[in-house]
Amino acid sequence: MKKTAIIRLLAISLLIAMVMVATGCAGTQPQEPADSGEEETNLKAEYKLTMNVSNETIWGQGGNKFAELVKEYTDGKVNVKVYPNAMLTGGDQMRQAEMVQSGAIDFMVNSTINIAPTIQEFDAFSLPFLFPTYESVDAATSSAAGEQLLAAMEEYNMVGLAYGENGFREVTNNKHAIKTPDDLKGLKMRVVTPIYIDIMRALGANAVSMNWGEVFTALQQGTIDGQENPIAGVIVPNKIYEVQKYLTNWHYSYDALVVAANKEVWDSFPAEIQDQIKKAAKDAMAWQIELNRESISDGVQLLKDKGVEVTDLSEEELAPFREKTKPVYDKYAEKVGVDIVKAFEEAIEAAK
Ligand code: X2X
Repeated sequence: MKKTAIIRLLAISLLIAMVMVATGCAGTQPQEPADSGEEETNLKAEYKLTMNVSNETIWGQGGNKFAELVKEYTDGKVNVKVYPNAMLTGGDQMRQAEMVQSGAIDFMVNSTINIAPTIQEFDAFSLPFLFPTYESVDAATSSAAGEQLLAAMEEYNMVGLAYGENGFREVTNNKHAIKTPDDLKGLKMRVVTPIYIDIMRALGANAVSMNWGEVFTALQQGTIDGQENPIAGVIVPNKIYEVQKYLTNWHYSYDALVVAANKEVWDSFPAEIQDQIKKAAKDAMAWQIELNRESISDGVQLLKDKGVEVTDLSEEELAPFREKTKPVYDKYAEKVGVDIVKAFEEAIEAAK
C-alpha cells in the first residue's frame, strides 16, 4: 500500500473512533440517565430522623413505617434512618425540634409537646380538656387551623408533612387511685413542658420536668410518684405497669405527633420526590393513628391483667379537674394565639 493510502486509512479510522465515542457507541463509557441524573445527584446517602421513643412504641412503629414508605415510594432513592430514644440529642427531648430547625437533623416524628418549646403554637393541642373525643381531634387536625399550624413551621425553617398521634394522656401513680383533684395533692408528678407543670400545680401536685429516658428508673426508685402518657402508645410498650399501681383515664390532654423535615433538606428534593415523601408521611401516620386507636382496649386489659387498678371518671367527676385547670387553659390560649384556639374550638363543636 502506498504511504498516502495508509495515512488516509488511519485518518478515516480515527474519525470513525471519534464519532463512536461522541455518540456513546464505544461501549466503555458510563451511560448517563437521559433526564433524571442531574437532580438526584443532590440526594444524601442517608437522612436522619429523630424520635423521642423506642421503635417498639406505636409512635416508634409509625416513624419506622414512614422510613419504609419513603424508600418504597421513592424507589429506594431516599433513605431515611430512624434514630429512636432521642439519641441524636443525648436524650434531651425538647432539643429535637431545634436540631431539625438548624439542619443538624433532617426529619422528625415528634410530639407536639416536644415541639412547643420551639414553636409555642403547638401547645394548642395540650390545652387541658380541650378535646372530648378522637372525632374532635380529627376535626381539629384536618381543619384549616390544623393545616395552618403545619404551614407555620416554615417560619421556623421546617416543613410540616402530616399529623400522627401519641394519644390522650392518662395519669398513673404509685400512691393511690386518683378520683378527685385532692388525690393529686402533694404527689410528685413527672411532666415535660411548662403548660403541664402549670396544670399539675393547679391540681395541687408537685410537678417535675424530666426527660422521658429517665422516667422508668425514677418511678422504680421512687424519686417521682407518677407520670402521664398515652396507654397503648407509651405506657404499655414501656412496661410502665411494672412500676406503677394506679391509672386514671381522664383524657386531660391530647398529644399529637408531627412529621416534619428541615426546610433546606426539603427544598433540595425535586418536586416528584417531595410528593412521594409527603404521601409516605400521610400514609404512615394514617396507619399509625389507626393502630393506636385499635390497641387501646387491649392495652387497658393488659394493665388490669398486670395488676394495675384502672379508674374511669364520669363527666361529673371530671368537672372539678376541668374547673381547676381553666386558668391554665386561658393563660396558654393567650400564648398560643386566641385565633388558633378559637378555630380549634369551633372545629370541635362542629364535630359534636
Ligand atoms: O416524654 C413523654 O412523656 C412523651 C414520650 O410522651 C413525649 O415525648 C411527649
